[in-house]
Amino acid sequence: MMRSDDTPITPDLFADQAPTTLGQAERIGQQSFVLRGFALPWLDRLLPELEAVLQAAPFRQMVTPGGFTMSVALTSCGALGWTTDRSGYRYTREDPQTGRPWPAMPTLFRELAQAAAATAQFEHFEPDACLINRYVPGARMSLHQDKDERDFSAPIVSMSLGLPAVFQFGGFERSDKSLRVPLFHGDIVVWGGVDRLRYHGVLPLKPGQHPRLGAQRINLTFRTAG
Ligand code: MD3
Ligand code: FE
Repeated sequence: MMRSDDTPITPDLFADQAPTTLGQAERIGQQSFVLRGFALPWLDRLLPELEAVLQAAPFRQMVTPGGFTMSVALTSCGALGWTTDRSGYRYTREDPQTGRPWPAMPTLFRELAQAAAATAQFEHFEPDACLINRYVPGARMSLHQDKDERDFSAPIVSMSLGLPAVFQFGGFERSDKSLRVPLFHGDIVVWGGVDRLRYHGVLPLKPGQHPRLGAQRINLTFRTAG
């Protein structure tokens, strides 16, 4: 929703927040921002690095502690990578599929994540984990909180690639009303501070073909996990 002067209208859910933009950033919560197209100028250099990471640690569908296979396929790079299986959710130094350390986080990934964090006023972001999610049509992520990281004072930076998706940005209880935010190829979302433990999710991916990525959406999330 926009006013005629192009100022985004703050939904009631976030009625207590102050300005709705910060430079180029759209504010979706007190300390959460969408940076439209922020990654686009980096992608020619970034996509080959992503290919190499995926060669070393291919996507796999993991099982939740409750015994459900996730529709989203996952992998990681960086010192720590995230895993779920019947015994729980955790960060590990090794890829459980190979027993080898996760592939290193490419310097360019780290630099992009830091540039995005700084744009959203989170200085000195030092990510040690990059989770990589792949959505094919129909894949979704139900409402959850990201709370497996040791220290919630660091923000999380997320980058969307390929097909568009609708992101759900909720409150602090699963039943709270959530805001729907469309995310497109090259968009970055940064959230932290008071918004760090908000519930969030992704609606089922609609079928389509992206000129660069094909019939999928890839999301990278940069975190300080350890
Ligand atoms: C959380 N990924 O990997 S990231 C996840 O698009 C995950 O693949 C989703 O949730 C994905 O854990 C969403 C983007 C995001 C954006 C804003 C948030 C997550 C957020 C605000 C508050 C909490
Ligand atoms: Fe999450």
